[in-house]
Amino acid sequence: MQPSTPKGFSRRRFVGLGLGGAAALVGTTVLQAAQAQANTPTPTPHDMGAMSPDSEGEYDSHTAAMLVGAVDHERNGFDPMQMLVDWDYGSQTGAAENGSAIREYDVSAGDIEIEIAPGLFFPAWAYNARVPGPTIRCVEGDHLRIHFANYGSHPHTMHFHGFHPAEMDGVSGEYRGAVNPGDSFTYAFDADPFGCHLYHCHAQPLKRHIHKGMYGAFIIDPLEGRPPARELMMIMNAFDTNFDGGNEIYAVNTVGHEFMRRPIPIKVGELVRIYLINLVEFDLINSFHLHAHFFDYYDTGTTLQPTSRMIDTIAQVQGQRGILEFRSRYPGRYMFHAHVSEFAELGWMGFFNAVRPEDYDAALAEVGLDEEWDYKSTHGSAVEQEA
Ligand SMILES: [Cu+2]
Repeated sequence: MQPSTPKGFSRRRFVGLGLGGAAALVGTTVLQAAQAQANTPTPTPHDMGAMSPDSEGEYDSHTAAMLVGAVDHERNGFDPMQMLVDWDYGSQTGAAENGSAIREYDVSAGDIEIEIAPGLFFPAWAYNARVPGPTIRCVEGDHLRIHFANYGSHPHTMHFHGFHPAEMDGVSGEYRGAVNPGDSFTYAFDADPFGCHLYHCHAQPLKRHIHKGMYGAFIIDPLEGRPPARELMMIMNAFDTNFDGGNEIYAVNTVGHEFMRRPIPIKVGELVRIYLINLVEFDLINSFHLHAHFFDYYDTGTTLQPTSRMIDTIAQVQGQRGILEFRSRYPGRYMFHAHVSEFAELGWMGFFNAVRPEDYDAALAEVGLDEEWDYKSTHGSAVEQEA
């Protein structure tokens, strides 16, 4: 069956069959990119001066090591800051006999070029023209129908983590197998168990399909929901820009050092919940370290009680994920980054900006956000969206 409309791919950004690949390859290292940027007067979108001169030395030194310039999110068609709170609930198209919602999602695969660091482009394979793909969110027990259409140049699949019948496992060579270019398939299964999950392409060679950008978050909320919180989705990812089997850029939500330039606004005292997923290829382990805070951790998010309490660093192997919860005691900028220092220097480093509630609007405005972002961040649960 020929799919009709590619979701998220505009004519301008879509790299059609036979056009992609080699022409879009950029073999530059991040260092070269940074040097090239340093030689070019590149305007920065935010006033770095307001952020750094009076800060402690650590911030200044990290700023000096940062990628220079800014990524054009409009050209990319996605913004890492918006991806933190951009939940895709699909469409509720009815209810099953047991009262659970039927949710339908449209996902397209395609080839696009994305900017992963200032001036550094990567020929990605993407779901819905974004890396990571849409954050699919639903409630435990929902009946899911994911209509997948492949507009890309290679066969792809969607492999979901969670319980489902073997025919819905989305692995090439098994059952339905890979969906060829121009073809489509509907994955149908019930959302189970609740937790912080993921999906990714499972076509061969697997490593290539994943590192090219074919993955996304799959969040199943427990029936009773979780306590109200500011919720953020972070996928730790990385890019091998010169195809040497190692990564040149590391990030959360694709763009290196984005949250250094634009600290994530949170309120002192509020509960912050992070859905954290590691999809870095080539490197065996990744980690998340938060300065000046301790968090509770729910491994895989499949329990309502923390599996670790009062920790400030968590390690994840490929495909591992979990939920972090913490509260800020004091206003200020707090760094979060991989505790693998190399990853941090190559882009996987950011800031939370904890402010008092009365200063929150200003903190939002400082990084180009508005109350809509605040609302999505604090009303993310799919339980609230059930009709
Ligand atoms: Cu694929």
